[in-house]
Amino acid sequence: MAFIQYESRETIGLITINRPEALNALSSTVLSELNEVLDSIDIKTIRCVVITGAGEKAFVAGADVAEMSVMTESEATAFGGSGNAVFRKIEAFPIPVVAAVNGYALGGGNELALSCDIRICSENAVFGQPEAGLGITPGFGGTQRLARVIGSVSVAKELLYTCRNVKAEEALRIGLVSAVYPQADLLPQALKMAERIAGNAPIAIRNIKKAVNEGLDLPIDEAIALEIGLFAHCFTTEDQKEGMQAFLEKRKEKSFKNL
Ligand code: CO8
Repeated sequence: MAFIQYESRETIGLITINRPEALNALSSTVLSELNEVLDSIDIKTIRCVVITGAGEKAFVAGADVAEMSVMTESEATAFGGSGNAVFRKIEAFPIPVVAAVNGYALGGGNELALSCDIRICSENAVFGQPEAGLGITPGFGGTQRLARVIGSVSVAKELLYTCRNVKAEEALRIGLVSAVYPQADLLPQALKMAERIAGNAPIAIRNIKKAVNEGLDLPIDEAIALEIGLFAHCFTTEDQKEGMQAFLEKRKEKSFKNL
């Protein structure tokens, strides 16, 4: 692949958007390669995915403005559709996806981060939705996910209307990211978090992701029923027996088999 690197490190999959000459901007080729790499991940072995950008300047500086500048309405519909399909795939991906935001996350870059389960960033990270200044709306889910992630429609609208950039510390304060690290520590910290996630029972983690994601769109009684079903399902797994047996035996080491 020309613009996406993929590396599996035991139970962790590391995706790097690798187009540093254009600050990792998302062209249609980048999006289709990202889609392809996601489809190739084997969730029998991989338990958590980390997405980052190549270089020290940008996570992703947005959708490719040069490519978009000459699009017709129907081409924009197709481009928006393909980007949204990939981002929705990340959001609904069976295993957790952590965004390690290592610099600019603008427009489609912020939207990519928003489609991940968890965001952490480097001190030089800059987030924003500059679309209105380019004469467009966000098109990869920003009008929907920003408010849902930060839990404030008002702050989301302020950022979307003003196109103001948000630095790392503010991103932490408004709940856009969970943690901020010096640039050199970001990827090790992201991998450490991914390993910690991967050390827990994988089927339980997948059920938790499903319960949180799908439950948020349901009335509370239906959401609780969804949780009960997914909780009960864990009792059909070997890993539930292993996890509880380890507790009863006061054993720290657990061997979750993803079964
Ligand atoms: N698209 C294409 N190329 C880009 C992009 C981009 N989003 N961002 C940076 N580049 C390129 C630059 O053109 C430049 O290329 P070259 O060296 O050939 O001139 C190279 O990357 C380096 O960039 P700069 O020289 O601009 O670097 P600076 O350090 O001066 O500035 C910035 C860094 C501030 C990040 C600046 O590059 C910038 O403002 N980039 C654009 C940010 C932006 O507006 N992003 C949002 C785009 S819109 C969007 O993402 C919509 C998503 C939904 C689309 C749905 C469609 C239906």
